Amino acid sequence: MQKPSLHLKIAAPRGFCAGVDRAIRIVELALERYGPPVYVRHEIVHNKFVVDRLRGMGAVFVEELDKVPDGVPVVFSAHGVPKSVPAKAQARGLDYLDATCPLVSKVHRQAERMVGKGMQILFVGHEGHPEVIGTFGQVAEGSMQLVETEEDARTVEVANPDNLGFLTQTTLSVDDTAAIIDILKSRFPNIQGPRGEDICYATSNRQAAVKQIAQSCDKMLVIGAPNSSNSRRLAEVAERMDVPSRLVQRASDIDWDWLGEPSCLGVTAGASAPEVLVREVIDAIAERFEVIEEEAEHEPEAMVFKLPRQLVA
Ligand code: 0CM
Ligand code: SF4
Repeated sequence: MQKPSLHLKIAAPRGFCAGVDRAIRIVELALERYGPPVYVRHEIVHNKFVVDRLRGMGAVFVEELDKVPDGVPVVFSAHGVPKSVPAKAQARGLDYLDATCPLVSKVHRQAERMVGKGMQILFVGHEGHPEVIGTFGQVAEGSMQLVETEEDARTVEVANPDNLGFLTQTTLSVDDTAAIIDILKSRFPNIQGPRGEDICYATSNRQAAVKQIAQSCDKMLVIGAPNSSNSRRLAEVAERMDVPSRLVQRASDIDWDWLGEPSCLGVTAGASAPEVLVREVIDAIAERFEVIEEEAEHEPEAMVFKLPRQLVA
């Protein structure tokens, strides 16, 4: 029987960003340097495939530092940690390596600076996300308030509108965040903050890449984990353009009934999803369809972050 034909548009850029590359490399190098086990606090990046591979090499993943035995090295995940975490590690004499993405650390420093000037901070982000917990943990309790939605931005109360700042999570929706910041700026004209927001280059580039292909696609598959904020935002971007979209971790997650027989399917991957899973998904699609593959053109992303000094010395 002849397979139905399918135009497959593959977004670019997609997949691993510089912060994810660096975080994974830190665990690999720590395993080489110290030998297993190397403990990792929280999933190093939000991807089961990445975590399982490192676990196979001797990494042990835990959610809290008190699960790390004395005398073994521990790595903090790419999403960042509250200040209390390295402080506790130091107090216990643990060897720790910080894999926090430098773009998240930059927001941490901005938060400290603002609070140092006595400012109150409105932080745009998603409650409960580890990056948000980590950033709140940089400053004294009560100096930062969470703004999740436009409604929050319209109703948040501040002590002094003339000594107010805003910061954002790095992996938010570019469009939603712009709308929230517009509201904050119109309510509090003297609010201070980054030039645009703190959304990172990888998040905004991947969202733009989805927009570019979604206009000509009937459906979209996003490879990424359900707890990956940046990956979920990619599916949302396509949905907002009326392109039904699903987040899948790998090929076995594809709901073929839902997919049906689109004439054009878009595929992309979140910043924590390895390219090997993109290939796996494309291969699974090619078993059922006569695929015409087309990869979007894009400028290569040149961002590279330095490794911690302990690992390169
Ligand atoms: O923050 P998010 O949930 O998108 O994390 P991730 O591990 O999926 O992606 C990389 C990062 C960061 C910070
Ligand atoms: Fe860093 Fe952005 Fe990648 Fe997160 S998604 S690790 S903030 S570059």
